[in-house]
Amino acid sequence: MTRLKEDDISKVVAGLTQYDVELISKTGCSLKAIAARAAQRDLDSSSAPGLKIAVIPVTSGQGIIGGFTTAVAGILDYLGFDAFITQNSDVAGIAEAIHGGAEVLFAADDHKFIAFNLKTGMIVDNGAATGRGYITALNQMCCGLTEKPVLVIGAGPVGRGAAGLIAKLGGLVSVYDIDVTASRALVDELRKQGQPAKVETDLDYALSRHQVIVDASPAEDVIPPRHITERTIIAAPGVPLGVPPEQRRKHSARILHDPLQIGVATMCFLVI
Ligand code: 2YH
Repeated sequence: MTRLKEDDISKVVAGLTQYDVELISKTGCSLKAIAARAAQRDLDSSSAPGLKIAVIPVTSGQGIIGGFTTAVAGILDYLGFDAFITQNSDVAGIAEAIHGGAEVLFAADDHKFIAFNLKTGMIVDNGAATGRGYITALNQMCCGLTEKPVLVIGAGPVGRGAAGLIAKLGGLVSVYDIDVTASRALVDELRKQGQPAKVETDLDYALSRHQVIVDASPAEDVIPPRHITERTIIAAPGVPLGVPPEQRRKHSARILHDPLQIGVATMCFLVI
């Protein structure tokens, strides 16, 4: 699992307005609209102005990532929520959040990033939410995924969340993971739910057969230039982005990638 770096997130808050302009041009939807759709919420009733959300710094493991809580709180504020970062970290931060009237908590360590609704007891995981949010956006970019072959690279929490929603939306899921047992487990899970799905063992071959790709892997340059054409559409929740820099520039209108925005927004709409 990739640990975000300060550099990945330092420009998130200042860039939110421009981010939304680009997201709308790619998907026809704002960040808020994508998150609300992914959570199957009504956009207006879910905006919950005044809902207090605490973002708690967590020092365990490799510790605080500079700018992480600021970026998370900034995204939540941008969506219209009343987000605050606790002065205290860890358990003291939880106590401070509750005393401060928070109804929802956001916190991440090196392995897990969750949103927790104190009223309902609901917990939403960043991986699953990110997968759902990206596929909601990809569905918009592709004008629907029904009967479309979609290659999911990476069968971790994000890839699993993505594959489940692609299948529900009628897409034909193929899964590649460097660990074939992970791809098999995901494909078996989908088949048990009556969804067609396929394991891919040769990434180069799989890429040559797909125009719609979900890069949910933490590997750099996982999609070589020869597989990115004028018709390729890539949703890339994985950090770092698996597309070489020149192709990123050339095909930016058909590549969706961010370090936190869609994941955090979708977590929030799922948890409230
Ligand atoms: O970046 C991460 C992990 N890779 C978990 C992501 C799950 N999709 N965690 C962020 C750690 C933040 C840190 N503890 C802080 O600043 O509070």
